[in-house]
Amino acid sequence: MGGIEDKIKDIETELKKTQYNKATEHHIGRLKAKMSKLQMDLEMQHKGGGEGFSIPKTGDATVSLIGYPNVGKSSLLNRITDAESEVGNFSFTTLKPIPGTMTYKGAQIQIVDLPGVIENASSGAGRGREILSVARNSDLILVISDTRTTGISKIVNELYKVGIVLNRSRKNISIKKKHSGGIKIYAPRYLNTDSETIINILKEFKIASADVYIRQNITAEDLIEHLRSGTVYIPAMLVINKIDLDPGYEPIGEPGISDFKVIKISAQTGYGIEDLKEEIYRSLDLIRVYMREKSGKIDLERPLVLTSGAMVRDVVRRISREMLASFRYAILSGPNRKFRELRVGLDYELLDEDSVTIISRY
Ligand SMILES: Nc1nc2c(ncn2[C@@H]2O[C@H](COP(=O)(O)OP(=O)(O)OP(=O)(O)O)[C@@H](O)[C@H]2O)c(=O)[nH]1
Ligand SMILES: [Mg+2]
Repeated sequence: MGGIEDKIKDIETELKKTQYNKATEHHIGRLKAKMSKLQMDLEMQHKGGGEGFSIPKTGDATVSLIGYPNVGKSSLLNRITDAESEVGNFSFTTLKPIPGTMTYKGAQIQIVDLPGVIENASSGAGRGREILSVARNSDLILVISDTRTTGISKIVNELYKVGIVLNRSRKNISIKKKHSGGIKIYAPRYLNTDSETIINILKEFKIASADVYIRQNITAEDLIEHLRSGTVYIPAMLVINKIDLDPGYEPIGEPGISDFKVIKISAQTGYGIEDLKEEIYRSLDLIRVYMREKSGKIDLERPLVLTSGAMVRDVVRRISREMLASFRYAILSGPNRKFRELRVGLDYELLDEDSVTIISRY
């Protein structure tokens, strides 16, 4: 087991020693690809080891709380959900994931409190890999810190190492493997990663022949992420807790998190909590859809909560399978519609606060 971890450490050391310049560019690209491959292998070894750690998804969306020990993750869970997670003034109070439900604007949002993570969590320290892996299933990650803690970007890096990429989206790359013919790259002119780097990275992933389509500017990292299976892209925010202890606190700009939205709160006094709830709701990009009976009666109490971009089809499917089979058309109306009423089919996109009447064949 130590074998892979040692190899990763060696590459990390070498990367730290190597200055980035034109001459070392390919070497660095290769090292990073190698490391990524090893991390994937490590991930495979650890599969199934998360006994008692996985949390079934419930509600309309899932949000994970990730951070160093003792910053107030459990206090926050207790503040915004119906759950009760143990709080203590020492590290490692929480020993396993604790889920709770936050009800906001009609949406049921699952919040998962996680044990604190430490540096090197991704290589297993303090059951770190398992903890980090729980966050894979989230729709949003809240990186929690407090006014006394530094080194927040290290947590982002630990997540990266288990294949969780924050606040970036998947790049438009496709690779069609072939049996022979070498590597052919189809890429825009402005691409600033040269073909030798691309070929070297592919080689590390044992791809010798393929057509590679790159449809936007990418870095070597983007390609590596694409090749290492199981990379997930999740939006994230930085939450600074215990602001009551230091009301003027500003997080120092650390590379890797400088573009994160920062929300300052106090789980103890309640400061900033309503803003946080609103930001969580907004980042999840949810829409609420109300069902309206043919009589015109609208159920405003219990909206259906869907992800932005959802179609009429998704609503009908939620109601029942039979309804999908007997669907004729839907009537839409709502505050975000230009027309009073709209007659649409299954593949019509819904907007927040639409009311929907479904007309069936029988
Ligand atoms: N002053 C102040 N103290 C807080 C606040 N939130 C939490 N605390 C205290 O910080 C300590 C740690 O709180 P927890 O909620 O257990 O922290 P945690 O991040 O869940 O800790 P682990 O489970 O060990 O990772 C407790 O003593 C809390 O009372 C806050 O907003 N202000
Ligand atoms: Mg805790």
